[in-house]
Order: sequence, then structure tokens, then C-alpha cells
Amino acid sequence: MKVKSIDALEILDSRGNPTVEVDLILEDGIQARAMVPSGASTGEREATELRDGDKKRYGGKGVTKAVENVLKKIAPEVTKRDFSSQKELDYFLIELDGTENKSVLGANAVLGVSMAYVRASAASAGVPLYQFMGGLNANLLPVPCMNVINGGKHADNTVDFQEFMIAPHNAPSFAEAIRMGEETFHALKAVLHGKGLSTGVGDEGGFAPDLKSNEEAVEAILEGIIKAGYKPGADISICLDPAASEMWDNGKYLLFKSTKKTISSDDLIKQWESWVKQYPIVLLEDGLAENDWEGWKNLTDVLGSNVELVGDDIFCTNKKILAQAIEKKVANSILIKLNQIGTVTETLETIELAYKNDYNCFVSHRSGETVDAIISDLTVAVNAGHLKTGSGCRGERIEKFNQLMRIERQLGKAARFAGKKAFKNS
Ligand code: 2PG
Ligand code: MG
Repeated sequence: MKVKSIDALEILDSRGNPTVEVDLILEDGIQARAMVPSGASTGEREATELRDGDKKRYGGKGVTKAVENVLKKIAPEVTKRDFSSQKELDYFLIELDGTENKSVLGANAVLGVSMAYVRASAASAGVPLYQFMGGLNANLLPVPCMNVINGGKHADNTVDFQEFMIAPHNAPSFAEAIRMGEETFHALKAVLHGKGLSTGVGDEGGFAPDLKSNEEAVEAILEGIIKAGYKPGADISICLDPAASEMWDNGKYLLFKSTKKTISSDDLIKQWESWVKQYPIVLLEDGLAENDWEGWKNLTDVLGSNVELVGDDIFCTNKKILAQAIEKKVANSILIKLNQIGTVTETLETIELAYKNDYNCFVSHRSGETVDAIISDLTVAVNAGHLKTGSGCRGERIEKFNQLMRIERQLGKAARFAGKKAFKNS
């Protein structure tokens, strides 16, 4: 289907920072909108997010150049041509940019067009987006991994590790899993309140209390699970994203918010080993830093057969980097973020490579989000079985859960809930 017009605009994300919105109209009159998310703890090898750098506007975070690139460089070329598929459009955009990391047009410009096009194409074909991207077998509803305690770069508190998630997996459906997650979220609020701790929330809607240690975050969550009437491990497990790249400091790990002490890669691995023994942890994302490949290999040798080890910063949704990891047997799962790579097609190619090599895919939002819920459709499209999209509150997070509940209803009897087996080796 030919593209008739493309419009773009600088809008705001959930942190109040500018981001790109794209409105695309097909020749048949179908319109679609896409909004691009933005990370805070980004991987070094992510596709370039083009920011203006003009300190007089939004502290340099404006995206008027990316918007201009959509309007003046992408739109005139795209509307001139016919594309027979998403792949054709995306590869045209990749060539138009001409760089490895989309630094000319900006991944935020390119992704906005790519997302709007896939959404418009699905609407034009008259099928739901998850089905358009995934086909008739796209029917697996994910375990919602809810980031109920925020730390690291996402919160102004004493907790070093970035994300402490609950995974309500012992449920008959996605909607019931969400209910379990929300009940636990509210119970955790009462637990924290009872300890005289803050129940204000961080960037992803999780609580951000000043705790005495990182362990205390896990302990509070376990208390919350029990208080809500569930069994840790049997009903609800724990997932972690310490975002270890943020702690990487001259070949060691700096616990930059709590003790301010450094520990070695081996010591951090030992800590994860003991945490996995002690707590019902089913998934560990970025347990080590993106530049600590040797440590990652050790971590995989030690814990890879017990726990899902997800690479985020280290892989950046990039199939070339993932191919290296597969060869070296590093990690057993990859985090999937559309804006780390910059097009829908490349994202799907990375997922395909992961599955072919028995790696799991864990679909993710960014800490700076909008109400665009494409990741909900993507998760079902590729039967990923689990996703993370923040906590139990904040509109930009909840919209993803709501979209998944709509998809579950639409699929009716065909819908399957992933459950605990969604997690590698669980
Ligand atoms: C992460 C993400 C999303 P950010 O590290 O996994 O939770 O954070 O978007 O800031 O990179
Ligand atoms: Mg991460």
C-alpha cells in the first residue's frame, strides 16, 4: 500500500522530555499514529536517538531535528515510492540513513515511521496488529513482569539496583495475572507505609523508598506477595534488572548509592548465585555490565541452567551482537526494545535469530514512555511469553496492560496464558 502522507511532531514522553510522534496516511485513507519511547540507562551500542543539543530548549533534549528529518528527508522519498512490505520500507529507511546506527536521520525519526507504517498496514488489511505482525499462531499472552520497586538511575533513593519485578505466573489468564500483580502492588504499598517508608513512585511507577540495602527491596516484595494472599515462587516469582552497566567502574562494580564500595565481577556473580538460592528469582537481566563479556560468560556458566539470563545493554536488540553471544554461549535470553535498533523489521529479525538458537525474548518498554502500546502487540505477535512494562500504576505503563487485556478478550478461546514456563529453565 502506497503512503500518501507523513506528518511528524515533537510531543512529550512520561518524563516530560520531548519525543517524536508520527502520523502516517495510506493511499486508501487509513491513518495511523506512532510515538517513540526513550531510555535513561541506555546501552552504548544502541541506535542513535537524535537530540537537538540546543541547551536553550528542553536542556538540549529537543527533537526538532529528528522531526525535520521525518518531514523533509523521509516523507518526500517514501511518498514517491511503492513498498510491498514492512521489510521493504524498513530497508529503504536504513539505506536512506546510510549508517550502522541510524545517526544521520536518527533512530527516533526512523522508528516513528516504521511503527506508524506497520500499524497503518495492519489496519488497512483489516487485522489486529499482533496478528498482522505474527500471523494466526500469535495467541500467547505474556506473564506481566511488574517493576514494583525502582532504584538505580530510575529513582532518587538509596537502592543501587534499578528494577525489582514481580512475575504473577500462576494464573488462568493474563487478566487474572494482572489482578494478582496489582493486589501485590497495593499490598506492598501498605508494607512500605507500615515501615514508615516513602510510597512515592519512580520513573516506571514502582515505589522508590530509601532502603537500608538492596536485599531489603526483595524482602519487602516477598512480604507484599504474602500479604496479598499469594505464595512466593509458586504463584508469584521475582525478576531483577540491576542494570549493572550503570555500576561499571574501571573493571569493577560500584554500589554507587548504598555502600559506595566496589566489588569484583566474580563477587557480583557470587551475590547473584546466593540470591537465586535464597529468593524465588526466575529472571536476571543485565546482572553484569555490557563491557564485561568475560564476566557474562562466567555468569552464564554458573547460573544459565537455573535462571533466565537476559542481555539488555550488552545486546541492544542487535542481531549482530546477539550472533556473537550465541557463538560464545553468553546469556540465554535477549531483551527486546524497538528503539535500541530502530525499525520493526530489524527487531523481528533479532527475535527470529534468538528463537532459532533457543534464546528467549523478553519484550520491554523504555523508562521514558508514551501511551503507544505497540510492545503489547509485539509480545503476542512473537509469542514471547513475558514482557516488562513498568509497575501497577501510571497511564503510560498501564496502557500496555490494558491493550493486552483487549487482545486476550479478542482472542477468546484461542488465547493461552504463558505461565511460569515462559521463563527459561523454570
Ligand atoms: C532497562 C530499561 C527499561 P531504560 O534498563 O531495561 O526498564 O530502562 O529505558 O532507562 O534503558
Ligand atoms: Mg535493562
